[in-house]
Amino acid sequence: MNCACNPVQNGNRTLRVLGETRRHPCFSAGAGHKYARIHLPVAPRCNISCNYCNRKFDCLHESRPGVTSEILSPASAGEKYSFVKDRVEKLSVVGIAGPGEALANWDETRSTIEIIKKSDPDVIFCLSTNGLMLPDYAGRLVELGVRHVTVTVNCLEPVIGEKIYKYVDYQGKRYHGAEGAAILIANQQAGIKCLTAQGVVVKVNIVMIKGINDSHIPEIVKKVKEQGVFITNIMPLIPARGSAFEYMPQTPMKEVNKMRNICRGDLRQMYHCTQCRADAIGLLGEDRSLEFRGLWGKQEVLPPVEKLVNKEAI
Ligand code: CLF
Ligand code: SF4
Repeated sequence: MNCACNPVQNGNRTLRVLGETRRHPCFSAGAGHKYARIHLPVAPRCNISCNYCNRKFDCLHESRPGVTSEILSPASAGEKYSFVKDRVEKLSVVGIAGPGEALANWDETRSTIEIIKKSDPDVIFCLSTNGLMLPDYAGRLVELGVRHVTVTVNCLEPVIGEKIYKYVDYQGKRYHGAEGAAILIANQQAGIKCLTAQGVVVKVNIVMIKGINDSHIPEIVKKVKEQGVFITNIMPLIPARGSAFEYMPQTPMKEVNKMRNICRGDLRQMYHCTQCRADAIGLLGEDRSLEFRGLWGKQEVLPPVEKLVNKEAI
């Protein structure tokens, strides 16, 4: 699918965006110990089904399995942000990373960003997505002021994708197997190009699944480099209880780091990801989310994830 974005001249990143990247704890290794981020869990629904996902938990593209999050309305998310901002030093980034897919909850995602932008125009917005709806939303994300996006790309071939994705819901229809994977892959690639052409700094997360996509990872890294991606984050498969991959082996960090070392000749690699939760707060590796639970504003908390997501996807 082609996107209808307006590329900036030469796709140049502005000085402002580069300054933001230096203050982003995930995109810059040097910022990881200095700057904090807050994830606002406003996005419960998802539009695909990954075999490593159990939808009772957070999206594994940006978190570890077994950690459920509260779900917030945009208004509560805005209140929580203001409350936390006054109490956490150097809070530079607001991330929307689930617990489902940010772009499958567009109204909530957009409204949350708009509310926070009004109270703090200098905060950096960051969004994590499976990429299915990126060609439709890339332009709108840019208009909203989002300049840092993470897309999870686990493969470039539908024959590999059919082993990773159970189905893809797209334009009112459910696609299974290689057919669904082909749509997802095409949209991820088109969406990434659309973002980088508009000066957005893109990180690609890759879940390394032994025997399925591990030998294919260097090819993914090379491809996304061509598309202007800034950094890749190769992550281990951590089998989630109740998922189709429940009994697959967890990918050892030694092998993940070996793969990162192979790929770093092609593109900058992230070594400091802590696989945080969809409601994480603070410095990477020093999560303070429990400290702030239910402590702000009206304490309006929506029902748990499993009550809000498509039952078939659980
Ligand atoms: Fe959050 Fe992700 Fe933005 Fe960071 S996390 S949406 S890019 S602000 Fe960071 Fe956490 Fe790793 Fe993600 S350590 S799981 S890479
Ligand atoms: Fe994330 Fe959706 Fe995949 Fe689950 S199915 S890991 S929520 S993209």
